[in-house]
Amino acid sequence: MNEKLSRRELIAKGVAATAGLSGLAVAARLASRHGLIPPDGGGLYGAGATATYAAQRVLTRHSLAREFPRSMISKAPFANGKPPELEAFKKLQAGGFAEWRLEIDGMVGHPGSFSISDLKGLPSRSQITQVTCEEGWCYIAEWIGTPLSHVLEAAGILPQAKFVVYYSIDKHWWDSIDMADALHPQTLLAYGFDGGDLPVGFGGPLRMRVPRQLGYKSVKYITRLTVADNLRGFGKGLGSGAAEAGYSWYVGM
Ligand SMILES: Nc1nc2c(c(=O)[nH]1)N[C@H]1C(S)=C(S)[C@@H](COP(=O)(O)O)O[C@H]1N2
Ligand SMILES: [Mo]
Repeated sequence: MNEKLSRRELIAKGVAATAGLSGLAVAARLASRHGLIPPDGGGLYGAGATATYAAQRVLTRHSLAREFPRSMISKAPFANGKPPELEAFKKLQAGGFAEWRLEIDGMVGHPGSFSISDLKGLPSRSQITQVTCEEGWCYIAEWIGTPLSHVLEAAGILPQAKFVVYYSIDKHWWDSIDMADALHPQTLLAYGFDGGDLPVGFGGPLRMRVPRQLGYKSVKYITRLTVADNLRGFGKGLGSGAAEAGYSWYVGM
């Protein structure tokens, strides 16, 4: 059986059972409309990942990641990896990141770019959340930034939008999230950390912060957002550099 059909059937059967509907086709349409089917990945995401995603989207779409009191901020947070070795990055850093740009394109009415100070001019949010690495370590920090939803709104996101793809300056790190996470109030384009500017070690000057998923979705050194209605044209179609390396696209916590 075709993998995509079996994935759709799996969710459709679940929806049909829950909603008391008869007819897989109707249920499959409903599952699609309510965002219960993860991106296809050319049939590479199997039944397990599909069921996990659907269950999370039914149960926790609006839930908040845990926020901690100030007293629990880690004294010695761990910055994983090194800043980009790129000349372009070093030049921007030497200029205090005044020339840093976040480009936004794809399914938006007004493609364009934002400087860090443009972003600081949008409404901001501060939250104390945990970064959890799949390798088994974590830290708690205060993150300050503009909710991604404000940037999407400013760029005039179109109604067909289903995913936001984001890239680090070195293009090697890139990932994507669905609209439930992109519009979620805790999903930030973060430029601040523990009361100051976001240090380079932690992804400064600008990082995606997705506290409802594992650390690797929080890509550092963000320079570009692309809004899309599917992920087929991006890389190998899995929607994420991490997924291309064998990790899950969806890693909700
Ligand atoms: N550009 C970029 N983003 C990245 C990474 C990276 O190496 N480069 N590592 C990821 C991983 S695996 C984790 S767990 C977190 C770690 O965040 P930290 O460096 O603030 O500890 O960043 C994620 N974002
Ligand atoms: Mo990680």
